[in-house]
Amino acid sequence: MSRKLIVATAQLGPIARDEPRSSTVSRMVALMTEAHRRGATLVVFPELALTSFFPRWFIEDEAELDSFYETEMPGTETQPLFDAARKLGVGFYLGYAELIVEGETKRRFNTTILVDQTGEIVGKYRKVHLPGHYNFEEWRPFQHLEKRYFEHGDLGFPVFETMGGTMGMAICNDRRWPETYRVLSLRGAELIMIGYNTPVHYPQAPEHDHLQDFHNHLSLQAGAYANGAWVIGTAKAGREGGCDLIGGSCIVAPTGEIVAMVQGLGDEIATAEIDLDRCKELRENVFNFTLHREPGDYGPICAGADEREAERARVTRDSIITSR
Ligand code: CDT
Repeated sequence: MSRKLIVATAQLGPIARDEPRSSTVSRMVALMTEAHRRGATLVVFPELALTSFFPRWFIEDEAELDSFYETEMPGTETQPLFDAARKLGVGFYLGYAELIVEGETKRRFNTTILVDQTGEIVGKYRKVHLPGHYNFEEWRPFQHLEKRYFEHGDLGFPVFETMGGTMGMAICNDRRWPETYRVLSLRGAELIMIGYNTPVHYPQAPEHDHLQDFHNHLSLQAGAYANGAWVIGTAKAGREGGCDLIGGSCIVAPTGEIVAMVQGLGDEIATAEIDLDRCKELRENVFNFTLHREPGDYGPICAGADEREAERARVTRDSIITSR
C-alpha cells in the first residue's frame, strides 16, 4: 500500500474580533475546496482558527470571554467543516478554544482535533506549553493571557493511527520545545501537525523581533530532522487586532528541508506530496532511537525543578572530585 499522501497547510489571514464564525468557517471551507482541487486529502488549519487570537486582550466580562470558546464540536457553526470533509474526502486539523463544564466548574483548554476523510473526529490534543502570563500587565503593547485563559493540557502527547499513518499534533509554543517532537516520535508519529499564532513583536526581548520567522522555521525544521518526521506548520497571519502575526506556513520533510511554503500573510494554501516511508531515512540511520539514544544520560530532562537542582549539585560535585 502506498504511503504517499498529498497534504496542505491552510494558512488563515487575520480574523476580526467581531467576525462571526460563519464567515471564518466559509473561508476555511474555501481553503479545503482549493486543497481538494490540488489533490490534498489532509489539511492543517492554525491554532485557535475559529476566532481572533483573543489572549491578546484582557477580557473581564465572562460572557464575552466564553463567546470565544466552543462548547460542542461539531457545533452548528462548525458543522460545515465536517460536511466538507465528508463531501470532499479531506481530513483536517482544527485548533480551537474548548470550554467544558464539569459540575459547577468551567474548564478551558487550547485544543486541536484531527478529523478524518469521513468527517469523524479521530484525535484530540490539548496544548501543554502555555506561554504568556496570568494577569493584566500594563507595560505590554498587547497581552498574552494564555496562562489565564487555558489550563495545562491533560492529554499528554498522544498519537493516532489514521489516514494511512501515525499522526501527532502540537500547538504553537509547543513547537519551540524539542521534547514535543521527541515524545511524539518515540510513540511513532510520522507526521506532526502544528498550528500557530505568533506575534512579530516579542515585548520581553524586542531585539528578537526580526528573528521571529527564522525561529519559527528553525524550530519546525530541527524538530522534523532530529526525529525523522514530516512536520506541517500553519499560521494565522497578518495584522489582526492591531498586532502583526508572522506567516511562513510550510511543510517540512524528515530531512529538515521545507518542501512547500505559502507566499503571503493572507488566506492561502501550500501543498506537497509526502511519503511517510521517508521517515525511515532518518529513523533507521542517524536517528535510530533503539540503537543510538542514551536515555540513561538524559535524567534532568524529565526531572522536576528540585530533582534537577539535586542532580546538578551531584554532577558538579562529582566532576570537581574527578578533576582533582
Ligand atoms: N500562541 C502562542 O503560543 N504564541 C507564542 C508567542 C510567543 S510567547 C509569548 C509562540 O510561541 O509563538
